[in-house]
Amino acid sequence: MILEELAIAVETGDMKKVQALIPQGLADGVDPQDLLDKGLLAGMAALGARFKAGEVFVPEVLIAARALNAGTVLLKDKLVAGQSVSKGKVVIATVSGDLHDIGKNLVLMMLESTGFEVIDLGVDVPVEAVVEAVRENKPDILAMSALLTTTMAFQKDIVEALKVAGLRDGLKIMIGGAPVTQDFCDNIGADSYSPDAPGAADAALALLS
Ligand code: B1M
Repeated sequence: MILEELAIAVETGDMKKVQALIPQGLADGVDPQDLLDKGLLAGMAALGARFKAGEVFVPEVLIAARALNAGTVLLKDKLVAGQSVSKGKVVIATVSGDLHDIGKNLVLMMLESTGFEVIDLGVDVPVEAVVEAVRENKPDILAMSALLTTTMAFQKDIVEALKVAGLRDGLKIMIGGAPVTQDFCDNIGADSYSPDAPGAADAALALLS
């Protein structure tokens, strides 16, 4: 029941309701993962279908995204088990031209919960800014997210730019996002593709093992 209410609150962009339902769900003993998957993300999936069908537009989706993000903030401590020793450093970004950050933020949360130190460059990050962040921070892993078929190609540009800058050797590159596939990963010479956030955390561990 509360999961359905939560999904509807996201779908209708009711941030206050989301912020009330998450603590209520946690107090009632609902699994935090269910609050995320069957509540918050289910609401966004339902809205996404209506967005695709042309029934709702960007403003509605933005308001829903804000409500969803407010919910994930309240869940973060429950989903992220504190780790004291860093498993490695990750730089993460959504690529140039792409404003979608919900998936990236979930990957970030899962990486932190697995013990990685994560530097978040945000969304719409130009190729040169990613290269510069790798040069400055010397991460073990670069993680890139792209949600649009028109922006996923920037993941390839970044792999190439890192090679030109002499920064590719010793760096592991992970990619993901709805249109991204294992084939695409192989084609652009990235090291790992994962379809979801828990998979990304497992992949990061595997890359450094
Ligand atoms: Co946009 N959008 N959007 N949108 N949006 C999609 C992606 C779309 C599929 C909707 C549709 O038409 N069906 C479509 C893309 C079509 C395509 O290219 N194939 C689309 C479009 C077209 C657009 C605009 C162009 C619309 C317009 O303006 N006319 C525009 C582009 C803006 C831009 O980026 N320049 C646009 C805008 C927006 C909003 C700003 C309104 C908003 C984003 C708000 C925000 O993120 N803060 C938005 C949203 C919310 C969506 C949908 C509805 C939901 C995306 C989402 O957050 N899903 C989406 C439709 C849909 O997916 N049903 C849609 C939940 C999230 C948890 O999933 O991000 O896939 P996802 O992340 C998953 C995995 O992919 C994976 O793990 C995550 C968790 O398990 N993953 C990784 C992600 N990154 C990873 C990295 C990894 C590993 C795994 O390793 C590093």
